[in-house]
Amino acid sequence: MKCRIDKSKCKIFLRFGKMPIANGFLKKNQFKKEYFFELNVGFNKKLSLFQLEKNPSPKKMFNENYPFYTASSKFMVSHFEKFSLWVKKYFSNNKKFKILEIGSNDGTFLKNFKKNYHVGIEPSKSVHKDAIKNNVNSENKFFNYKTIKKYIKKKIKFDIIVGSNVICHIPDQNALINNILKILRNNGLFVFEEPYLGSMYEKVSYDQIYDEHIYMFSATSIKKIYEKYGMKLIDAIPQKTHGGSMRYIVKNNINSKISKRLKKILFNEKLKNIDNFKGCIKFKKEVEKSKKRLREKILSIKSKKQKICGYGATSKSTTILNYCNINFKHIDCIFDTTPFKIGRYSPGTHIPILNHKLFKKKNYKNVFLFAWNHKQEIMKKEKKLKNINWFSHLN
Ligand code: DWN
Repeated sequence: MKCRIDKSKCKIFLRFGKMPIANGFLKKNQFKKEYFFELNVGFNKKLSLFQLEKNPSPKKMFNENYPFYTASSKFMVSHFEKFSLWVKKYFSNNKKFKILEIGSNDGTFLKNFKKNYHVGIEPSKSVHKDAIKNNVNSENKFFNYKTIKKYIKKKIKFDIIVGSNVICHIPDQNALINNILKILRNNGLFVFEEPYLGSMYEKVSYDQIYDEHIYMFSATSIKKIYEKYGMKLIDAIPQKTHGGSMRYIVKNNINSKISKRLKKILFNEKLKNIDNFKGCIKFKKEVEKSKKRLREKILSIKSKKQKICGYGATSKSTTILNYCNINFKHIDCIFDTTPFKIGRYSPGTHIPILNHKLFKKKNYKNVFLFAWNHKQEIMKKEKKLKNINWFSHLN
């Protein structure tokens, strides 16, 4: 297998088997035609890059049926408001800065920049429609050369380009960076937040690996990739979102200074083998142990003739359920707040998705918390319910 970025060798070390589209929640009459692909993970030593071998075509994943809305979590809405303040502080000497967001979803982040020249590029029509309702200048397109041509023609350069939980979704990173360089001013910033490889290793949260997450970045990999393009990773700021993410700050000037915090993070990645193949092998072993533990837990509950439901029909749950062979025979239903998912079935494992409003009434005593990354928010919501065995693959 080849590295997706520089075509050097990339070694497969983890195979999850056949996987459906992680966000492909389906109706009963779609079961027979369900699409599957082999989910294999590899590592490239040269760029310290953690990547999928193959991915379904982006159009199969990001379209009018894409069901993930950033605003489905209050915590995330507040996170993006704070992130917007961080950007405004950085540009306090240039209040008229121009901002573009790649994968702007329902406009949760960009709606904080209505006074600025702002552009959101969002390929999924479902969420783009909500961005328009939010009065955000959203274009329903993929971020590619065709889309940015009009900005190049008008000689518009952005002061900052942002992406949250989207850069790792883009298969061709070389094309992405080349396009960014065409519309980012010199000394401008490319800032993006993604689930962090180090956090995934620490928690063994292997459910972060699915079709949309083609890469799992670390500071070391980002540093190496962007230096090839004359850009400099100047800072990295750990985030609590999505179970542990990293905000990368890349400056369009190779001679920029790097922060003390970044130096520490890079050192830590060496120390913990996040930058090399040893880390991959350790992770693989932990993943296999986790699968065994989870199956034992589920089968033990079922052997007592008890019922189990799920909470939060996340994309992540698709990896856990399919990899661990857990399906509608083990889990009766998954409760969720997303209108599109309700009434449909989980990808590959065909567990019914029910309206979260029914959760209290149904009185389940064993609840698999698939949305473990929103634990605090969910526990606050459900605090009145007592004697529930909340569990996940992480504990
Ligand atoms: O990068 C990505 C991130 C940002 O979001 C995408 N690749 C897809 C998606 O991943 P996910 O589906 O794993 O994200 P979440 O945020 O963990 O999904 C939460 C799910 O749980 C949603 O379906 C909404 C639901 N939910 C709920 O039912 N009750 C969420 C909360 C907070 C709740 O209280």
